[in-house]
Amino acid sequence: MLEVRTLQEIVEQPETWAAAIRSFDAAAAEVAGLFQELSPEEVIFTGCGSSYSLSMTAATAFQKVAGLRSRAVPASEILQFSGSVFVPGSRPLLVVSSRSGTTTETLRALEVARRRGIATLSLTCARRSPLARGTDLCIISPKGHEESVVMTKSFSSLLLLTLLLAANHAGGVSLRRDLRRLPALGKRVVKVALNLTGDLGADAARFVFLGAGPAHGIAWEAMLKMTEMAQRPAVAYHPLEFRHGPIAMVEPGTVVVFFGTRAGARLEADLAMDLQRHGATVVSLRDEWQGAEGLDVDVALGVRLDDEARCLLYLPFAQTLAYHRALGAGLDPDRPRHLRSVVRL
Ligand code: F1P
Repeated sequence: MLEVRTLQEIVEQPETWAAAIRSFDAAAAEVAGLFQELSPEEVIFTGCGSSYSLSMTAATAFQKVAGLRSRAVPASEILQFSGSVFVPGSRPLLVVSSRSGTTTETLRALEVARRRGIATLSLTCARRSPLARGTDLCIISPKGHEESVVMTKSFSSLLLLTLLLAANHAGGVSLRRDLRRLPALGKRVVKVALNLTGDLGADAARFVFLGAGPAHGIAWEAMLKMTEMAQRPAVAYHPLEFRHGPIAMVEPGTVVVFFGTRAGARLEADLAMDLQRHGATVVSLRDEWQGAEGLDVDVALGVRLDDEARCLLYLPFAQTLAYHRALGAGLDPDRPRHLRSVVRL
């Protein structure tokens, strides 16, 4: 039946997160052992498509939380420009994310890393995949597998595994505790998101998704969801980068969604008000801090989480927005045209 799977997978996310937490806990000692044995100088997160988007948030969060140099690169860059990714003689850990564990570029990137003797950790929903079998250590999202082509609960549960990785490495209790609150908070947020996004941007000509720090990967994923599911023009930027040129595209018919950060709250609020003055419909997603005045849509989640943990709760908004816009355009969100659940070259 039309639309059923994607919607169900979006709604199921909180249970998927609880299962990911249990899976991580079971692997935590081994993960700590790998880090201890390797003592990596750097962590490189990689993947393709949505798995690359989540790598962006993962790298930003990991470096801040764990205090270890981290970055994200698409798996294809490792194939084509491995010399620009790996520094000869260095000791990185490559964290490879993939729902299927069979995407061609991802597996080839893994081969490149292994040939260079680089240690690897995989995060996947497919226990018996070549990726899971080919890395030094694998952590599974046990309920992340999807029937739809687009990634929703797989995305958020794999992202949660990366945040647990960061919290575990950092050793502090606060992020660990916050991440464990997410399954309960997620249930409420999914309902809020579904109600909010039904008609939002139904007539929009374009969507702009803005996120800084850990929210940048979320903005990138929102762009991906909107383009693949609903085939609507969408861009993603770091919020203040948007002033440096792309702001020229703003006019009535532009919907701008801010995935707000506490760290950038003041500057993001100023930008939001400017964009609304230029004719955009502005949607602000944030926590309990003081937001911009008089925005079209202002959602204060009131969950009192750090920027890193709160990112997960922004995803249902991005996903349901794309889902509703796909339905509105008469498209099947489960099966975007030209796309399969696994890209094989
Ligand atoms: C990731 C991916 C998805 C995309 C499509 C094709 O694959 O690129 O992001 O939406 O479904 O596959 P994976 O390596 O995570 O399985």
